[in-house]
Amino acid sequence: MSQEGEITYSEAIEKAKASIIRFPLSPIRGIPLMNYIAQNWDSIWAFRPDPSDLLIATYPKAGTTWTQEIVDLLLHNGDADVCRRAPTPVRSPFLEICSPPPIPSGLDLLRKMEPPRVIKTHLPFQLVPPGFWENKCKAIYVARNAKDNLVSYFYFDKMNQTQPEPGPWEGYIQKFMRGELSWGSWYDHVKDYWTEKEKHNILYLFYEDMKENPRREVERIMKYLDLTLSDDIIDRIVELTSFKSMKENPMANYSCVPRPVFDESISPFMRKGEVGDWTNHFTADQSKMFDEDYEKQMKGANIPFRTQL
Ligand code: PPS
Repeated sequence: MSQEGEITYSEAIEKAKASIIRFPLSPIRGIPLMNYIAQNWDSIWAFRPDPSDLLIATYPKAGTTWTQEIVDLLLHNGDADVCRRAPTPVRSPFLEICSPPPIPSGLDLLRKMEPPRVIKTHLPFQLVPPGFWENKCKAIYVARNAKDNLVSYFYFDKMNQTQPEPGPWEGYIQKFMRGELSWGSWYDHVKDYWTEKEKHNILYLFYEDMKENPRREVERIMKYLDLTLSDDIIDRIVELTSFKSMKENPMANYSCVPRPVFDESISPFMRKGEVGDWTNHFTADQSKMFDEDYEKQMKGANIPFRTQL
């Protein structure tokens, strides 16, 4: 999108503004997806990655952008200038996203890139195009505890004018618990990738671990990518991917998505970046009800989530 004569990502959104609406959801194999994605499902499912491509998979709001930035810096030896060559969704396309033209879809952007590419997805495991596993692509999955994930998604659905209206907080909790939000059930999402991680060599990370010890997690990603960077460069990557640095970085803070898509006067994309913000939103009764349901939905899963550090 940066080649001469081509419009930028932000300009494309500006041009498409009359077509921006809160798109309804439409199910694909039982998973509610933006109807634009559902309409283009066949080409998404048919996508054939190169074996050198890397997939970053998450439930929405689990730490995708953070991980994309870490990976880009690792792949470019910590070179901050190179990693400011374009905004996140252009450097690391969002596989299934489809928007009104001329906003490029994820597939449009991927077609213009040479492998190895870093590809973002929110698709649950069963909807990931099978080419990723057939070609033995590496994949990083990032999971975030349900309560903070839910809070972050609530604010995002308020500000992202292409997502369904979140409605009041109390009802939003119910929709999350019933798996009715875009990309479906958080519970199934985190469990299915957990079950599949050994079979497909998926690196399964936790947002809370990244907050607790970012250096340790950056090193884990580095090793998974078969890279060896100096201690100084790793330190630099940790600094460049802190919440504060990324919030100030126009190529990592989603300021490339202007109104009318992201209305940051409602809530910024880089909102708080904390573990435990859910305590500021759940009442004691809501927390109890959520925990009881959580026990049932996560029974036997044994995924070591932490809601506090
Ligand atoms: S998206 O739209 O699904 O791709 O969003 P995603 O990037 O997965 O998640 C956004 C939340 O991640 C927080 N974030 C960070 N936290 C800590 N450190 C860094 N560097 C960082 N970058 C993004 C972002 O603030 C969102 O969380 P909340 O809780 O809403 O602040």
